[in-house]
Amino acid sequence: MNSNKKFISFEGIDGSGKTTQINLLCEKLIKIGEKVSVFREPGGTIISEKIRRFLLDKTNYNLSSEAETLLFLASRNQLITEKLKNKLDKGEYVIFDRFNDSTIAYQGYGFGLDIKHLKILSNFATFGLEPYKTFFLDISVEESLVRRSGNKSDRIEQKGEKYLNKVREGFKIIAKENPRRIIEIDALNGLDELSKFIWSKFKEIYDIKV
Ligand code: T5A
Repeated sequence: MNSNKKFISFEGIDGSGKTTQINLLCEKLIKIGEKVSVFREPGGTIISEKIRRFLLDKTNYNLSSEAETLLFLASRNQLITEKLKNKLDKGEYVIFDRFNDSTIAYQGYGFGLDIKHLKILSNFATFGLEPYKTFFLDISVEESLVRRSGNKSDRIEQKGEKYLNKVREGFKIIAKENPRRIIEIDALNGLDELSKFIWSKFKEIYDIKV
């Protein structure tokens, strides 16, 4: 792979506004003539979307934490192999809606699986690849519940408030440990304000003058 410089991820607990902000960022990039691809995790390829359906299916209630982790990593590996390498080689921007930080936060801090082992496994699954920059959208668990109140919960989302609080704390620890890569944002602000902030950071990172 040539470089990960145009590889960006968005992270945060459920309902933190990742998808919304990724779409707004893409609109701005396309407007200035840039090529950008977005992939959600788990998902993004035919095989990875099959794994996604399995992972989010509430009837798989007795899936073990370890099996769950390996399936998230399998989905990620397939996505990198099929799509990411190719897009980066072409010099396009690639935005991931979640990456390894989610596994460390949800399966590590959330479930209590060993973080050191998870990092080794994630490294194996992703060929050691990391996003160049990560936007971590931080909201409270209460706000997450309000924003998702009209939706049906999937298998992960139904794990409850206590679990999600551990996940949020996990993301905060990861952000502290990776200050050069991760930009932590208070995502309780309005859509437009957040979008403007993310765009200004993005322009700074990539020296975009518009
Ligand atoms: N998971 C994933 C793991 O456990 N381990 C892993 O390794 C990985 C990769 C994926 C689940 O899998 C887990 C995490 C997840 O639980 P998903 O459906 O893809 O499932 O879940 P999310 O990625 O969390 O997607 P969501 O749609 O729930 O959250 P988003 O994308 O962060 O939020 P978004 O943009 O869809 O917004 C949610 C709602 O809030 C509103 C939007 O309009 C929308 O209604 N909103 C705002 N409201 C007020 N102010 C703002 N600033 C707002 N921004 C958005």
